[in-house]
Amino acid sequence: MKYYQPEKECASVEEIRAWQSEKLVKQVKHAYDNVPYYRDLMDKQGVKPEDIRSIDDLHKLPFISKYDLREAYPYGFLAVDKSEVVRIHSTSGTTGRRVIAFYTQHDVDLWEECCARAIVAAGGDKNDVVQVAYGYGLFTGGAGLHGGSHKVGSMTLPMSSGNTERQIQFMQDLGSTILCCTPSYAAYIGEVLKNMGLEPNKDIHLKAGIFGAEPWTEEMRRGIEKSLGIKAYDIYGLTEISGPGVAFECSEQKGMHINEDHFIAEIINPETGEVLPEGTKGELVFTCLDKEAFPMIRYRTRDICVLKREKCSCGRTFIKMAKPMGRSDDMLIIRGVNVFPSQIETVLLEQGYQPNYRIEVDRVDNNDTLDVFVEVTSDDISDTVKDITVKEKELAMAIRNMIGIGAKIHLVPIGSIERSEGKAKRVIDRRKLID
Ligand code: DLL
Repeated sequence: MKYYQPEKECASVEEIRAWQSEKLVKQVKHAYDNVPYYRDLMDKQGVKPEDIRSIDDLHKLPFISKYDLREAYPYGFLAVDKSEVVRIHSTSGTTGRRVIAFYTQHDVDLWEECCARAIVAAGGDKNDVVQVAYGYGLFTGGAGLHGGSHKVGSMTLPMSSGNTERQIQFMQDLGSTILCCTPSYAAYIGEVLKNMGLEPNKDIHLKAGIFGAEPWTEEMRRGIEKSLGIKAYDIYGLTEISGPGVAFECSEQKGMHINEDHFIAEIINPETGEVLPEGTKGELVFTCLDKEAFPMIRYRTRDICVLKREKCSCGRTFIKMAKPMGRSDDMLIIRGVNVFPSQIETVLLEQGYQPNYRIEVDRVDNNDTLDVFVEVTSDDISDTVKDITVKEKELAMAIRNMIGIGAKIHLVPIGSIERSEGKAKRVIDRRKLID
């Protein structure tokens, strides 16, 4: 199998570090010579390309942040002549000005190979029918998995997101075996399938799903696996670093292997920038090793997670990243307490609710308020008002136990919370709207 490459994916740590060192030296020189903005960053830090001789010198280099990419918008980080660029993609720009990433043909090929590895790790090969229900366009989800599926040689269905009944129709008619979309959309497809009176493994024949682009919990994974009759694999990536496929899950489903032949991962303390030892929670930082158009060196992702190198039953030795809890800027500070929406989701799903919820934060009379709207499950519809009140109180208690502060729970009828076809928007922070 061309996209399972044991000579790379199962190499020894020494081999991996040797490739990384060799590539890092070249990549830093490429960025210094061709990106004036980056040259300034290095000069300000007092470091020259000659100072970087191996991966042990990585810590000497400055970080790049989203702030820098915005300052240099649109072409400031482009390291090749425009005539070499064959594609752009872009972030959604929900937290400020968009970031545009550029790709040469070589960059597109490497990115698609990373996605091909993810498909192969999820059991895919040329006999599979891969339904790509990530959005196509500026978002990298559709194009990345589409390209990966082509490389594997699978029959690729470029569905894009949305039109859920048509998605299910294609699954039935063409016998799709692998579904690629966001986990929130996968959960919604499962719900529609049920509402249509169809059953997994009978009316549709999916075997695997490759889901990412947003945080999702283990509880949500189990729910999706059940509703679609599949094994659900996580995939991670970000536009600035290429797109999906920076890391992918194998059959062990315990963390995602980072494609270490193309990227170096570090975890830092987000406050001080200090590099933290393996196994410590902190901000994920990536260095690309093979980029031509858009070299990113020590790029701060703002994703909070943990790295661990451990023996994996699949044989791969590439370091694993745990599921990111969300971006540091997704973290809510409510009454002085740090809260990740994923913690609330864990409680809801543990208590048997569906992943259809909305979190609203506001400030009333100088006090932060936290309201969680969650749909009742179908069995609850006949419940009396009294039962509902008891359930709301139980849920509030469970959330307090998890995050340390109280929340007001609102159980709302099924279907009243908007479903997502791409990345779910689950938090409304009205304090930000006021500021
Ligand atoms: O979301 C790329 C992607 C597409 C990844 C399809 C996986 C599948 P952006 O739109 O630039 O790129 O958003 C990147 O999404 O920094 C994380 O905060 C979040 N994210 C991506 N994958 C995961 C994941 C794409 N598996 C941002 N788990 C990242 C949790 C994820 N968060």
